Order: sequence, then structure tokens, then C-alpha cells
Amino acid sequence: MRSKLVLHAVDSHTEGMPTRVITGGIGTVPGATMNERRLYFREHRDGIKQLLMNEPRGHSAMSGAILQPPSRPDCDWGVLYIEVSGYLPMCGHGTIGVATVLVETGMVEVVEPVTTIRLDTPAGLVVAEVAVENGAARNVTLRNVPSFAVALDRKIALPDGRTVTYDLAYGGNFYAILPLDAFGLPFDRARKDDILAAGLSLMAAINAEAEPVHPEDPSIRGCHHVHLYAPGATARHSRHAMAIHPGWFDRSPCGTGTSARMAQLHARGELPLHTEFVNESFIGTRFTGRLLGTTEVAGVPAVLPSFTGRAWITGTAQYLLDPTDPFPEGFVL
Ligand code: PYC
Repeated sequence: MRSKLVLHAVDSHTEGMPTRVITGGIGTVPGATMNERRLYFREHRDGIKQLLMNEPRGHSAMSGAILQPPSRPDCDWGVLYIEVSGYLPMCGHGTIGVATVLVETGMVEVVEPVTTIRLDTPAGLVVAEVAVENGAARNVTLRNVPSFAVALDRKIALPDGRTVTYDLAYGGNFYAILPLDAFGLPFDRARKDDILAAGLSLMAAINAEAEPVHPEDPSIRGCHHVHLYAPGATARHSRHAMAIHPGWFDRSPCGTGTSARMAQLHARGELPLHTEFVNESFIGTRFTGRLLGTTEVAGVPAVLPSFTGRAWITGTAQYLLDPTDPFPEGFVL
């Protein structure tokens, strides 16, 4: 056996969505903040992300997180998020996976019944409260970054001639939010290809016409997620399909998407603070969220979201790269 590198991983899934947590083999990425490290990694080390996410080591809906020393003194760990689609500023399901791995592998001091872990993410501070019972992480509640509605009832024309109305909100990533009915499609996994095509066409139109940019950090930009909610969705319990660039669905209820959805519902006057909101994924798994308070982001009214979900460790691995491997960055079919 020969290898140019050895990447140590603990694989997990959060309510159905994988998080490959890289615990060693990468070293400290240059950058004064976690966002600078995200941009550095994207520019200089993208091959490692491709190798870990693409086939044959990953698949077309693969997601992961690279553990780092924190860049700020008030945090326990830093996290860089990697996905088939790129480098997210923040990922909710990924952070629940990270917190579960940190507790269950003893990489943080474990306190029962609740272990609090402060995480330095490219989007800002995220606090994880892990409910621990006999050493096992039962669930994780995240206090996410401030989230806000960008636009309500914005109209856009699509290439097929249809005009749809959507809301746009930020919850660590930007989300277009609209009913699946707007495309005349049923909430049915048998129609997943049509649902995905609808989401991708809206995403492309938004980015061509009015690409969203974070008011405090222009490196966080673009709409790469479309939240299509099912008939019967309410401001207390909602089911949805989350279409993600370049062409896959979140299997989990999507933590940053849940945060954006709660910010959107709050901006619409439909979700008060401290009120439970259950968000259900395309495969029927759930996060339970609530809004803890209000704040501002660059003068824009914002909310402080939290949500709870569960993750399970599925394996450990050392990913290798043989110097003769013809696919050093994997491939996408
Ligand atoms: O849980 O925030 C999330 C997420 C983003 C993309 C996939 N999952």
C-alpha cells in the first residue's frame, strides 16, 4: 500500500444526510479567520475536497466537515464545510454531525447531561448543546448565526415562460423559499427529477438577475438552495424538498434552511419568538426549531434561530491516494 496522503475521517449521518468529519491529515489551513481559511482552501486545496466528496470515495450528494483549531479564542474547534457543491459558510446538518463526533470520540470534554461546544464557522460563532446520556450524544441543539429575510414576494420570470413568486432569506446560506405548487408539482419522490429541475432553474434565474450578497461579507453570495414547501405546510409544521446546486436534495431537514425558513416566517408575522417549528425533510426526518430573539445584521432586522436534530456515527476511515490512482480528485458522473 502506498499513499500521497492519509486523511482520517469519522463518517456520520444527520437525519439521513452524510457528514464526513475529517479529524486529521490536513493540518491548519492558512487564514486569520475561518472564512479566510474557507477561501484559501477553495483556492489552493480544492483537490482534497474533490477527492473526499466525489466518486469513488463519495457520491453526488456527499457532504463533509474539516476540523480545525479555532481562529478565535472563545471557541473550542473550527470547522470548514465541504460538499459536492462547494464550500458553505455554514451547514446545520454538518454541525450536528461534527458535535456528535466530537462528543462520541472524546475530542471534547464530555459533560452530562449537556455538553456545550463553541464552534468557529466561516459564517460566525455557532454554539452546539449536545444532550449526552451514558456517553452517547442523543441530540444536538444549535444556536445558529443571525438569520434574516432579504425579500418577500419577489417575482421572477423563468426560461419556460412561467413567472413565480418567492421569498429570499439567509440562515447561514441564502434560500429561495416558495410552495412546490408554484411549479404544479406534487410532493412525491417519484417526481424528484422534475422537482430538482424546477429548483435549479429558479436558482439560475435568481443568480443571473439578482444574486444575493451578505451585507457584512461579500464573499458570502449566491443562491444555491431552493426550499420548495409541500401543500399543507404551516408556520408550525412544514414539509419540503430542498434542491441544491449543482443537482441534489438535502436528505436532512437542512439546518441553515430551517433557520432561513423561520426568519422568513417571522418576517411574514407568522412565527413569533419562542414558538416550536417542526421542519420535515424530503425523506420525512425532522428538525425542531425556535427563534430565541431578535437582532440586526448591517441594519437589517434579523432573528436568532436554534434547532435540534440527531446524528449517528456510521464508520471510521483513512482515505488514501495511491500515486498511480488515475482519479486523484475522483470524478462526477
Ligand atoms: O443543514 O444547513 C444544512 C445544509 C446545507 C446544505 C445541506 N445541508
